Amino acid sequence: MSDTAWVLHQQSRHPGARGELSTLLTHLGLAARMIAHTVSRAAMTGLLGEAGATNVQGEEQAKLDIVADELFLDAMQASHLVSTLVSEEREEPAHLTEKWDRGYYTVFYDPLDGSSNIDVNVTVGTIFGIYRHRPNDRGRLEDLLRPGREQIAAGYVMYGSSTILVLATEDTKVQGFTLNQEIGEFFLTHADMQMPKVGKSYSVNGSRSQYWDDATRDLVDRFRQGEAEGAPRTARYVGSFIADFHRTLLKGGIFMYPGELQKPEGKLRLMYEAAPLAFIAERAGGDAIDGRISILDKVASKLHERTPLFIGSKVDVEEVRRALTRS
Ligand code: FDP
Repeated sequence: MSDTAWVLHQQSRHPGARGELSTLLTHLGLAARMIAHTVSRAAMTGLLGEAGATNVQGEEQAKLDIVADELFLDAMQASHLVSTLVSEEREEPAHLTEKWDRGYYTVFYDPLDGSSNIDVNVTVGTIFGIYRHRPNDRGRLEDLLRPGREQIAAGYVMYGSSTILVLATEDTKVQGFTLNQEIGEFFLTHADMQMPKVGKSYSVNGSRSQYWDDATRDLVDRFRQGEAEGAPRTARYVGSFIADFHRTLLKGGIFMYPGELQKPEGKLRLMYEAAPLAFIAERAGGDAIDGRISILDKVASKLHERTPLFIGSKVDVEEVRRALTRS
């Protein structure tokens, strides 16, 4: 079944549905195809390397960050259903229409996550989270800063050995679609994805342990030394969030990007990295916390807020909760 057929099938389960979310998801599929095509040809079209500018986080922008951001924005604009877009690459929200009723959406996205990996041909991805407007929303900052639990759909596209679109809505399980390059169509290859209850690997940048507090260091040691509940674990860290998360979704385990003594907020962004993948993790039977609080219950105080993140199998995340709420 293609992604479009799946979306239409879901729509048919809701007789009163007017098809807006279906249209939006179809345009997301279009953005995914366009970005996948651009990423796969980047070495030949001169799109590798830095663009010579920094984004709102003060990070170097890759040329592909900028192109992917524009392709995503174009696809959302073409849907005529997105009032506000918030991108990792743009300091301010982009307001696309002045329509605010229930049939319009706000979309948060990271156009190309893990972009420091592009030049070495390692997997990168696009992450998105979708919110439906509430009656009085007008795209003001306070309207945009909502808990991730209010997302009505979220997901990611992974540009790896194949391109995979992983998606869930508020009333579906997690579905994975693989892109058939020859005919340019996504097909459902991973139906109703479920994360194993406990994992065999843990994923963290251990070189940063010198910056962690004692509780975090002890926690990671428990995973490393096989003392955590469940099977002994091996280490796996790509350093590209989507790649590390996708493995965790399929095989179970835990991905951690903890806060640090000088940077308690951690590195990853709440609204367009942590929250969409927390939505996917929970709908697949996993969990995601910042050490204490569920990621989906957190309310940001600014658009580009960061959060510590522990995401993965239920048993593994519970181990983190026990260790870090004690401290
Ligand atoms: P990148 O810096 O390449 O953009 O969100 C940023 C991110 O990648 C994640 O994709 C990745 O998990 C993390 O940073 C890697 O950070 P470290 O290099 O500090 O491990």
